[in-house]
Amino acid sequence: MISRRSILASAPGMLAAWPALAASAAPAPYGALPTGRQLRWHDLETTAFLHFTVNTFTGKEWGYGDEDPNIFQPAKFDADAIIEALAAAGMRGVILTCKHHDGFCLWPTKTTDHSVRESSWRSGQGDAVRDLSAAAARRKLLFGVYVSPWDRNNPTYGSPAYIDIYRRQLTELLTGYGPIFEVWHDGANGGDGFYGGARDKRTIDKRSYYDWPTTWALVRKLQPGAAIFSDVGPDVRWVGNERGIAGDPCWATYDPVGANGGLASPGDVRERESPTGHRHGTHWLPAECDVSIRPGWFWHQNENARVKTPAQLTDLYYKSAGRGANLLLNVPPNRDGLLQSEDIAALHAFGDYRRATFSRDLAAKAKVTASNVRGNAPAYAAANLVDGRANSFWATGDAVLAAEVVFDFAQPVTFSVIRMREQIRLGQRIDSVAVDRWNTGTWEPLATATSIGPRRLIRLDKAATAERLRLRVTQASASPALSEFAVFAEPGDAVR
Ligand code: FUL
Repeated sequence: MISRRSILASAPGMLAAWPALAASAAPAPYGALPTGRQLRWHDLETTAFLHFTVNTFTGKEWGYGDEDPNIFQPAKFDADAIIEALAAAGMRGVILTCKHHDGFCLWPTKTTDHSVRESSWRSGQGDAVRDLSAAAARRKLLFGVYVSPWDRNNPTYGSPAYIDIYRRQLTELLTGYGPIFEVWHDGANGGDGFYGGARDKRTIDKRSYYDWPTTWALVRKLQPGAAIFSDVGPDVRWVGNERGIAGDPCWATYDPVGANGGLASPGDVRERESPTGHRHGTHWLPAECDVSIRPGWFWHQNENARVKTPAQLTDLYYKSAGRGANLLLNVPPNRDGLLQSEDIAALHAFGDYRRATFSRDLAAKAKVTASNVRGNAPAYAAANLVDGRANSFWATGDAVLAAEVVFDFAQPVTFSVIRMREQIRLGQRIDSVAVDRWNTGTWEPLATATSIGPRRLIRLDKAATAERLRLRVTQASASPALSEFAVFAEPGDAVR
């Protein structure tokens, strides 16, 4: 009822249509619903990951935890330059590996000596977390933290004392560096390591050791706006692969199950179900697609020629953000403490492509008619699909689960991308849609899609021209409530 009232408040004109009120009250929300923090997270769409630590200098992907802190010497480290390149790619936020599995902290923590404070880099005064969070704020990117639960340096790892240290590290990060938009808990947990010189293997019980509910309550207390990511949420789920590809469909709803069928926890989840989520799952737990621009997560000299091309990044964008997930693209700084020129070039081209493609919605001026409009109320008119406003939407009567909308452009329009968004404040309601184009007197099938949720992009194999398009909601679990239908033309030089 609360969300019904807020929708009413955001639908001016509706209350004036008093006699029609009963028929045109907002649709009842369906199924699991996103929280405010999840809605803000959905809006980000693409964010960047920075994997940077001692590994950058040792050439490893997983540091053992026995590194000399002096090895961390990014002599030309320039946080503004790094952030600038990410902004050029259209990234709205950035998550830094403040501590990876090696336990080396990129900020001068009071919890361990394995940190920048013990490095001669900037005479022990360096703080990569401070510099990157400040640079991000200057460029209006949000800042997030990756803090590895597994710590191969800490002698206490495996005992309760370490959990206290881990929470103190989180507390330092969540209280000293401004607003945090996402807290990233990796699922890789336990194994061999340095552990203060013990050099042994430590196995932990993934389900009980970390007592995640207590840690997550701490995150909520210190940064209520931060979305918490792990294999199982509670706000954002891992997509189940590190290739950056969401399932098709990719439902925002999901009920995680442990790998062996029991309770799920970070590091213990039935990964094969993560890409698609669960239709009608009881939790709103959208997917995040983490992927590196290079083969490895950390910078390696011999991977400079293996940076993903702009065409590959664009393809990943359609297979992640285009399926309603968020893309978290890793771009690792090099030993200078800068992004490599090859990576920067790919980021710029990726950003240019998206700016060129999505800056003009070619359906914005279309005349729109629908087979059904809820209560015939203007608040739910089909024209809301093309008004560019996130909060307005087209809706049908409660019993109408299949409906169609015709977009008349008055003249031929050439495009190759279609974008749709559901009004997800009312849940994920639509199961499938089809789009047809009017071609010399008949409707011709053009494309189909399943899950829509916060965003669905359909990239056609080649550009299509049409004077009219028809959207058919072919199946829905509750009357559709769709915010957007937009069409775009890719730049002529776009490579696939
Ligand atoms: C994994 C880690 O083991 C990798 O090193 C990397 O940080 C990736 C994002 O998550 O679980």
